[in-house]
Amino acid sequence: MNRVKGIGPAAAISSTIRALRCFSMQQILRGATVTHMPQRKLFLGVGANLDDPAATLADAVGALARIPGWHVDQVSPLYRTTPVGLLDQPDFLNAALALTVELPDDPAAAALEVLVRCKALERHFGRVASVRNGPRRLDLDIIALDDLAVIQPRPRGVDLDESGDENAMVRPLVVPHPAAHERLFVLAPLADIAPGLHAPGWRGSAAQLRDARLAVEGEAAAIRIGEWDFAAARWV
Ligand code: PH2
Ligand code: MG
Ligand code: MG
Repeated sequence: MNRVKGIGPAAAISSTIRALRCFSMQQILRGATVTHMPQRKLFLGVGANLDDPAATLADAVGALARIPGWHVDQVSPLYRTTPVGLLDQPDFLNAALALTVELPDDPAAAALEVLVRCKALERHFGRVASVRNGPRRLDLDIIALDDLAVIQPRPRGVDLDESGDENAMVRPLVVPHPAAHERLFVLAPLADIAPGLHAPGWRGSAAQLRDARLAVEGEAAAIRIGEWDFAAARWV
């Protein structure tokens, strides 16, 4: 019944495969030339604690702004923060960024594209394999992406810092970041640029969560040390 009139089953199948191939090729071409991609609001947490963290973070802001279709809207103040997770390492510098980015419609594809871009930049800035929560030249974490909630397997080979972590492969990409709401080093800078942000699953706004963590971790855990100067493209 699915026979194409006038040809046998084998020819019908191969012509169907050809048609499907053709269809996906058209889709690829459309994807490559399309001008409409949804703009999404992206919040990134940035951190570093090796070499010259302030310079690395400022350069990373510039590199993010140069990705086609990506725009950096806000850059938080810079904080010096006490290490969380692995305590015996240098203090971190942390900040938060708000961006508008062109991404695929599909939430999982959008989140994975951000992840892949961020991991490529971490490598570009000289991040090498380390331990989970360990010292690093650059860490770019997706705090939230619009109002999306995504849990996706990580593409192989994207993460560097998990070489010693046998759970890495089964640790999926989770957006919003599953630990953001309980880390002052994320919440303090985030609340400066987006106090009312209420990502999916959070029990309050960024400012409310920041205040709650401040009461637990104390003022000394995140000290503001600079303001972003857009003209100079660094914290001063
Ligand atoms: N990142 C971690 C683990 N611990 N501590 C601070 N203060 N800042 C960070 O960015 C940080 C951390 C894992 O990414
Ligand atoms: Mg991190
Ligand atoms: Mg990270």
